[in-house]
This record gives sequence, structure tokens and C-alpha cells, in this order.
Amino acid sequence: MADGAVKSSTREFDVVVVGAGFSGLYMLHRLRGLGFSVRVYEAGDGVGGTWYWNRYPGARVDIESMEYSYSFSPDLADEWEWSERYASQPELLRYLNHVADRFDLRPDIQLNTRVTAARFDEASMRWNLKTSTGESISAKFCVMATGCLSIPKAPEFPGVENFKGATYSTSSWPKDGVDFTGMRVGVIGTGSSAIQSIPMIAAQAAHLTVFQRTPNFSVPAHNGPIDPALVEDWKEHREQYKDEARAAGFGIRMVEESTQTALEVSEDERRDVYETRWNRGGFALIGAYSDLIADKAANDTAVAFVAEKIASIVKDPKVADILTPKTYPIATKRLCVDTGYYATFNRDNVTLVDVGAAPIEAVTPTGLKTARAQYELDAIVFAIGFDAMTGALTGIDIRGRGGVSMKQKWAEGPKTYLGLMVCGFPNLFTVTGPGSPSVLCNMAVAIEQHVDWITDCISYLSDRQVGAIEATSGAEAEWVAHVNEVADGTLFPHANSWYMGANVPGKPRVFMPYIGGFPVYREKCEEVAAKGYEGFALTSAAHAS
Ligand code: N01
Repeated sequence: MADGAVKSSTREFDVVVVGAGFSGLYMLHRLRGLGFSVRVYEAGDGVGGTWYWNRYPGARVDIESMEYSYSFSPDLADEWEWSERYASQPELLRYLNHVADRFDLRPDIQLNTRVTAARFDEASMRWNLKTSTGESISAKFCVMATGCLSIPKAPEFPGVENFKGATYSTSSWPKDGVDFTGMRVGVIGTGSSAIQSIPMIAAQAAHLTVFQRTPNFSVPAHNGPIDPALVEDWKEHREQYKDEARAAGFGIRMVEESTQTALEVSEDERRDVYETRWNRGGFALIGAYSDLIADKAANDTAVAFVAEKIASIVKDPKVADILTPKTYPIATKRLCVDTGYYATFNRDNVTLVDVGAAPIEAVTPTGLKTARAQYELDAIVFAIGFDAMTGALTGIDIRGRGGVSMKQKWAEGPKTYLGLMVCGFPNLFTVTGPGSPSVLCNMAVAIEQHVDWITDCISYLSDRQVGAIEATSGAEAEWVAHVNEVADGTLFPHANSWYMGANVPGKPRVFMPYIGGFPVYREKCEEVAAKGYEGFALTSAAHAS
């Protein structure tokens, strides 16, 4: 049978959705509600995406629970009660399972099934997909709801396979948890995952050694039981607060983005503002001044404030100094939100090792060897991050027109139009793809906006019997240039961050998310749709054979 032809064993759908996390669940709900036949394929044995996999101790959201929730259903919002200001991973996973049950999504979700390949058949204008379970699927549309941080980096340390103790990765933690009692544990990495898990592991292990290559900025969450008055207030003003979140650059209402610039106020006033926001907790600090991510001198004031905080919390000045970032502006790597992170280094059973100064050379059978010393360990935790934003898409053998793969197309960095579609890959949508605000926005807000846009688009095409939609090369090139131009106007490219692809050896250095702000971006998407999908080429279904 010719390549792309539909075999009798091939299952056919209007839309295939890859991934059953926050995006995939809502995508299914929206499309099925309009009568499309939809099938979701999920690699895990449960729904929840990020919140299914990342079960490490201390894992919790860094945006307040009330805002990190779906907003599409007032009934869902009214009936669900968050117990903490920042929900923990188990609670988030319960929430997503509740959503799957409440909207009866499970019958259309196939678990334990990884989509391994997707090929566009130009004659039929359909996608032919293959799965890890050997299935063949044909779909008119393909929605990649694969997440921005879902492909972990492999531990690239020589000798890992010879280690006699246990190894764990924060991004695929055992479901039954891990008991570190009495053990000498090493954590490699000091990103958000490590910063959340380090205080928890330190409280249990006999000894914890933290191997830090680059220090991160972290702000306190001030987590605790959710304030019932806050919940009541949200119930009363839900629509207003939703609009306010969508009008905020980062899609987070509670950041309270100021319009003032940092240097227009006195040092004393600035200190008071930072102090108030530090005490409020979470990302409030970066909302203090409008120019913190654009003006180095402004940013330096926030850097100095956090450095002072670290020095005031960490008793050993040498340790405090190693923990203080000095090589990049604050917020240009994802700001971490913690519970007791810096204070953990005051514990007698915690050691900080600067592997920026003396790199890790190898994992040995009994521990870890740096350029300076050998560390004896019973367990190693890899908290070394992800092949962010592109890894989940280039990890699937996606082939568009002419058999060109996504990997080839993105060899020099991701190219998309609006982070929603890629020229040469018709009828394939990416939820929170590179080139969209995605990880620089409240993901709940970014996801709902993308899912709504994609749903409207598929519905529009279907009503008009359009066979295929595809980003034009001109619109794509203009958008990529715009994404870069906006990023270059900020301090973000100054950091070796995963936003830049800098954490994965050999990955092109390109700033991947769109930093122009969620409101501007949303307006652009709405304008494009209102103009009959400007920048996209639409092909009549009559051309399909
Ligand atoms: O990963 P990361 P993460 N040798 O890439 C180090 C989201 N998230 O899983 O900076 C030694 O941030 C690496 O060092 P360096 C959030 O968006 C959210 O922690 O590259 N060290 C770094 O310290 C976050 O940003 C929450 O020099 C090595 C660390 O490993 C994103 O996910 C919670 C190394 C990796 O940090 C990723 O966070 C968790 C090597 N060879 C995650 N390779 C919430 O709070 C890497 N490192 C919601």
C-alpha cells in the first residue's frame, strides 16, 4: 500500500491530540464539545502531564493556585477547593484527574501510548501517526499538546552506569516516593526542581550535598493554607480577575505589574517596595518596576536586594557568596519560588559544592568526583533540567511537506508563526509552542488562549470545508524576526538559560518564548483570526485526493 494510504487497521479521527496534560485535557473538551471526533494519546499511565511526572518531594506550582486553574468553567471553579496558596503536585494531579472525570474525558484518552511519528500525506491532506504500541492513526488535524518542559535532559556524566547506589531524576520520580532516611544524598542542579526538593531531602537524609554549577535567584513563596477570604473574593470577582490576568504581561494578576521604573524613585523607596513584595512572596518581586527586565541598571537594584537577603539568611558568608548569582540579571533565568531554600544551607547536614569552579568529572561507583574532590554518596538526584520548548516536538519523527522533518526545519532554532503553526507542516498545531508567550506567562492562561484559538480555527476551517491551513513562509519569517527583536530589547539573551537553549549541549542559542507580553500577543492572534487567518494559506478540501 502506498505511503500515506489508509490501511484497514488504521483508526481515523478528525483530530489527534498528543498529550493529556493541562493543554490536552482542555483541547479534548473543547473539540469534542463541537462534535469533532478526537483521540488523545498519552505516554504516561495517567493524565496530568507535568503534574503526573514531576513528583519529587516539595514539587508545587510557583503561581498561586487561584490563578493556576482553568477558567473556562465557572462551575468547575466554584466546586474545586484548593487547600494551599501554592498547590502541591499531589493536589494538582488530583485537580487534573477531577477535570478528566467531571468532563467525562477518559473514554477518548489512550494512556501508555507514545506517539512516535507523524507524517503529513499531501494527497489526502491528512496526518498519519504511529504509536509506541504499533498503532496507525489517520487524522485531519494534529494538535501537539506535548508541554514545554517534558523531555528531561539525560545525565551526561561519565560513569553513571557504574554507580552502586540509587539514582533518581526529579522529572520522573517514583510514584511511591523515596525514603532517604540515613542516606548520604547528592543533588545535582539548583534550578526550580532542585530548589523545591533540597529543603525536603535535607530534612530526611543523613547528609545532603548540593552540587551547584550556577546559582539561581529564588524568592520565598510564603506558602500556607489558602486564605478563605481570598477564595470568597475570587468567587465574587472571578470574571474581573480573569480579565485582569489576561491584561497582565505575564498573565498573572497577583504580580501587580507596576508602571513605574526602578530608577525614578529613591533608594529608600525602592527598598521598601522590594521588601513589601518579598514579604508578599512569589513573582511579586519582578512586578516591582516596569523596566527590570529591560534595563541593566534597574535590574541591578533587584539583584543587590536579593543578594542582601541571601547574605542575611545564610550564616556562613562563604556559602552565601557561592549561592549569590553574579553572572546574569535577575529573572532572565526563570525565577525560583521556594520554601526555606537558603535557610537549608544553615543545617549541619548540608554541604554546598561549587561545581562551577570545580566541574563534575565523573560519577564513580561510590559517589561523585569533581575536579577537586571525591564525594561518597548512597543516592544521586539529577535535577538537571529539560530539553525545553522544542525537545518534545523534535523527539517525535514529525514530517511535513516533502518529508522534511521538524528536526531539520528547526536545526538552527525553532521557526513558527505565533508559536501555533509551522510553515511546511499543514494542519499541525502546537499548544504553547516556541514563539508564543508560553513559559513567560501563567501557563494556565497561555494554554486556554491557545486551545480556544485552535478550536475556533478548526471550527472555521470545517465550516468552510477547508482542507488544509498552513503558516506562510513570509508570515513565519516575520514573526521569528519579531520574536528575536523583542527579546533583543530585553536582558533575557544575557543569561545562559533554557529559554535560550543554552542548557543543552549543541542546541542552537535562540530565545524561544515570545517576550512581547501576553496582552499584545493575544491581540495579534485575535486580529489574525478576524482577518480570515492572515499569514496562513488555506487550501480547499476539493484539492485532497
Ligand atoms: O531545570 P533547570 P529545573 N553539571 O534547567 C544544572 C519549571 N519548573 O527542572 O544553570 C552540573 O532550571 C543547571 O546548572 P546551569 C520552571 O520553569 C517549575 O529545575 O545550567 N549542573 C541547573 O542548576 C523551571 O525553570 C517549577 O549551570 C548541571 C539545573 O541543573 C523549569 O521547569 C518547579 C548540569 C537545572 O535547572 C526547569 O526547572 C520545577 C551539569 N552537567 C520546575 N546540567 C515550579 O515551581 C544541568 N545542571 C512550578
